[in-house]
Amino acid sequence: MNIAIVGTSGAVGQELLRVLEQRNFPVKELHLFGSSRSAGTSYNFKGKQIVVKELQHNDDFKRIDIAFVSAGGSTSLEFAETITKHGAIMIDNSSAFRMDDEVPLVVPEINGEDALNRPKGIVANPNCTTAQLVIALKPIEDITHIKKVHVATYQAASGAGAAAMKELEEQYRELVKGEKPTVSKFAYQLAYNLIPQVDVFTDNGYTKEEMKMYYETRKIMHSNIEVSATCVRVPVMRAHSEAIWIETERPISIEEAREAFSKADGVKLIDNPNEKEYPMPLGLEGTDPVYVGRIRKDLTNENGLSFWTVSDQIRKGAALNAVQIAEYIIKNS
Ligand code: 2RA
Repeated sequence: MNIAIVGTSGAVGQELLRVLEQRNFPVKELHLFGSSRSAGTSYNFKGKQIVVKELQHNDDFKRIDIAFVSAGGSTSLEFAETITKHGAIMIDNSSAFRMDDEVPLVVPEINGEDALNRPKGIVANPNCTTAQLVIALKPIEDITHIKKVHVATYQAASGAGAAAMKELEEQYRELVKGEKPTVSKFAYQLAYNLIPQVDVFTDNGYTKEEMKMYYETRKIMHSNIEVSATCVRVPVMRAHSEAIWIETERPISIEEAREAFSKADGVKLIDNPNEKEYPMPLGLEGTDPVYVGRIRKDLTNENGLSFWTVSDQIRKGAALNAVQIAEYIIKNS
């Protein structure tokens, strides 16, 4: 396959290079694209240095089979036609097309088949918090319909990009030295803090990030499920955590839930409270699963269940899911 990555220099672009190599994706030619600023830089792929070309409206995508795009929504909107006009499949990590009726929004473990019907030649990758949520919801939904979800997210700095991760580290260094911390990537200092805002606020008091979890979850699961989210930025480098409360059609026992999670695609159970075993971001970065623990009955609802998840925001939250979409398409076309 002739593959393209658009947005190579970003955190997700860099992870795409790693995931493609680690999973031995069938790459015949790899073409890297980026902004005028990143054009000319080179990155290693399978022992070869590949130079980034500036993304332009030309026929560079004529021989491309699959293009992974992670360069922001405005770039996706501007270049979708240029990328797809010769037949390349565009797997887009931005939010630009996620709610477009003619663009499937896909997490392969849940609705991979949707990726096979792509009228615009585009498949959308969900928001990282949504991908993590639906991977955990799916095994329970297979037992009994989930009617409502409440979720609080604890989102790593990586969600705002590589520069935000650097700024978080820099803030701690500056604070230790007694200096005023650099604050540019978030509204406030993140070190020693929590910021209960990810993305801008909408008219209903929820942020766009929280509304993405509502709408994207319904589209991926083909469900009338209702999701109320509170998305919080926390001083963690690159794994998101989510505290989840669900209400199901019928009561579900802890044992049933544990059994379902233990067998679920993309899930790894870490749930042994007596041994203080539960998922934590530290040490899980760079791994693929959505880790699930702290499973317990919701004390407030006999049809309720509560649990905790952790997952690497750049892998399953973005690069890994995108590559898995491509693998699904290749395998099933
Ligand atoms: C964030 N989910 O964490 C958003 C975008 N990656 O900032």
